[in-house]
Amino acid sequence: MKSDNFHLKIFMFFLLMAVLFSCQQNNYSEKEPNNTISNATLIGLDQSISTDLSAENDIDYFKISLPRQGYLEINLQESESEVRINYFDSSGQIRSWQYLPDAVFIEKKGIHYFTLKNDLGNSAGQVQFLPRFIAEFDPTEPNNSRENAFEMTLNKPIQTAIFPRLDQDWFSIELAEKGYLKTSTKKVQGLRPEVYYIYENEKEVHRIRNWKYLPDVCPVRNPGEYFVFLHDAYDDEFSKQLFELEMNFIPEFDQYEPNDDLLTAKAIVLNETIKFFIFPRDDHDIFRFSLEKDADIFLELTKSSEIQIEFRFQINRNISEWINPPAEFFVPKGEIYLEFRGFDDRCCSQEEQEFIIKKIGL
Ligand SMILES: [Ca+2]
Ligand SMILES: [Ca+2]
Ligand SMILES: [Ca+2]
Ligand SMILES: [Ca+2]
Repeated sequence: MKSDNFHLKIFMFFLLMAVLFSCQQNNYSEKEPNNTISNATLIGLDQSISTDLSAENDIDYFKISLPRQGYLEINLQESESEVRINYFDSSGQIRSWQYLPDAVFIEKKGIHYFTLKNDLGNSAGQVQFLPRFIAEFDPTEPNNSRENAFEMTLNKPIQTAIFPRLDQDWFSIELAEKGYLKTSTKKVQGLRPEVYYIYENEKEVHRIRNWKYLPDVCPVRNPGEYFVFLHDAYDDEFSKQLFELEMNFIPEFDQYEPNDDLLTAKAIVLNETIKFFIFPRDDHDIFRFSLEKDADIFLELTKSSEIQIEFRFQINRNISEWINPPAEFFVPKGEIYLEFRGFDDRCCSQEEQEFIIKKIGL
């Protein structure tokens, strides 16, 4: 009798140990209530966690200790409906709701928080997920803001990545003279990186070119520090695959630049061949001349070109349609502005263009 009891106790002891052991290994579970950050459930890496998201609008808070810079990745193992995740750090929310699986950049060691909820308040039922830590592999991180932009050197390609989803990458480059900054990538897979630029000197900071796919060339009208912001075009693609990013400088070759607006339009005279370059894409070249009497004017390109050039003219704030040269048009006396561009801003060339304007009948 005593012996049976003893064996039962031994059996119960091992059963209890087995249950405890399995809990520690892979059967972590949320501890309700965990609907606020202060009662978040503490979880560990590489352990499958189950949580109940049956109640409508249920939100579960979790906290996890992470060792260093890298990425926290949460994979969904079992769920019948979609689950969304939001991350917090000591400064509060760092990310808007994203669908699982998802990963987030971790800048440094410490306790990190996240919450899970049902998509659109629907019940997700019992959900099982796995938190993993991915060590940093992008040599340019952290560069999520202009303040910690990665410093580039001309003609020296670097390796970078757009990871995780919504990653933002800032790069900086010091340019000493006027010309053009070319930004290009190689070995990009499954992403569509696009950029814009910010120019900064002691007096001003401003955005100088809107979103462009790569390769792209940005005019450098003033020497100074340039910042290049790069991300995936729709912020929906991301990859752990590193790709190459390079910046090159092309010295100015268009003697009339800058001439992109009426204030910087360059004065020309009739019957003189004017040499210009429509480069880079979106370049507009504006010239001005004046007439003492009304006249009919003829404008032609005097050199064949690999790109289609069009122009328009402006008199007393009236702007014509875009016109394909050669063309004849009437001009009243006064000041006239001529504006050239590549067809529909869709083309550019480093090849020299030429035009001439003449009065008709003289
Ligand atoms: Ca990156
Ligand atoms: Ca980044
Ligand atoms: Ca030009
Ligand atoms: Ca120009």
